[in-house]
Amino acid sequence: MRLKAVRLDEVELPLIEPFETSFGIENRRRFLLVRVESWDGVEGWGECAAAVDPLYSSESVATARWILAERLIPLALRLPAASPESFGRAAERFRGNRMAKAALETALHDNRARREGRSLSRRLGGRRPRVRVGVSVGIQPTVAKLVRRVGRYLDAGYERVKLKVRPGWDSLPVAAVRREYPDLDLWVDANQAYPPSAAGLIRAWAEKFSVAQVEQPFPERSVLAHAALAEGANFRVCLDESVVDAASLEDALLSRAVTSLNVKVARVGGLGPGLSLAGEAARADVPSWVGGMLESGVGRAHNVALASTRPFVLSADLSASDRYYREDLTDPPFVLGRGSTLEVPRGPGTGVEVVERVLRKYRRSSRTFRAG
Ligand code: OSB
Ligand code: MG
Repeated sequence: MRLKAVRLDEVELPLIEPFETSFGIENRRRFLLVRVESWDGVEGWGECAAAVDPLYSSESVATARWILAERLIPLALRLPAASPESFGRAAERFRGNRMAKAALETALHDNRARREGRSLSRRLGGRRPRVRVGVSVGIQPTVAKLVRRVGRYLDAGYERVKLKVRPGWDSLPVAAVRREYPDLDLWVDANQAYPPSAAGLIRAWAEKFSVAQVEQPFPERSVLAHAALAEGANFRVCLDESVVDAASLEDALLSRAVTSLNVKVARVGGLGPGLSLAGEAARADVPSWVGGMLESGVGRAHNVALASTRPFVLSADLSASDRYYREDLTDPPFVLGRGSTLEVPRGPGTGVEVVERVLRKYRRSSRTFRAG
């Protein structure tokens, strides 16, 4: 079915607490939301995870707004049959800009599943009623604060913790958390902060403190450095930023640089690409898991649907709504259930509804594009 209109909103949601990584600190998230409407009046929502500054990857709110408004939305409005697949193929000629593409691709998935009256999870082939999740914990002002923070998440029911690390915030905080919680499933994520020459040091503290997984220690293009770290390691080497498409995944698999794959809907350009990358990894016996970008309920719902499908076997970086936002954009909120899980919504589409009152409260701008 053709699209009737696409709305592009810019939203700013305050985070409950600042989130600090090796690349910077975020106190609030400013992001774009895409609302598609097909000719039968059915809607579909997608979120663009790009931040104000291009710190995690080269995309930003401004670049995403430009390519969405000037290229991708007009392209989607011209499609005679607008599906996530037809959009994805048509958008291929524009290089990169995957977070912007993912916003529209996911909105089209939501729209199609709603029109069919099916849950997005089922539409993607998902079978799990609940998905296992963990919590990603930012860099804290002190080690003592970090240990208390981790303790509160464990009290809340999270059974897996990922610590953000960087040079100068690694062996000491990791040692302290391990000492306090000897059985914790503990992961770390460096967001490319180390030079390849740091491999020996990373290996030493990761093995000493039984870190289960080290995520993206080296720069995006340093595939062979990740392979060298993975060789003989007793922890998994996870790639996030390095894997953006089928070719980068193939290089990583062939060079054995990846023993765990973080699949972010935003980073890879949507749910379709995410599913196929995870399938490819599974064929090479590499486990996948769904990563997050502090999404609001809109993006989180897409991530949960993806995590409900077969190739996603490790716990996802998807926490309950109240880990991120006091007031989320969608209803019902995601709440942490037994065994460190989130329930997969069963209603049509993502199974969550955008609350217009909350959206209007946090919206900074809105622009509607109509089919010609
Ligand atoms: O590298 O996984 C990352 C958030 C922003 C940018 C990059 C990353 C993250 C997270 C957050 O770790 C995970 C979440 O959404 O809970
Ligand atoms: Mg990461």
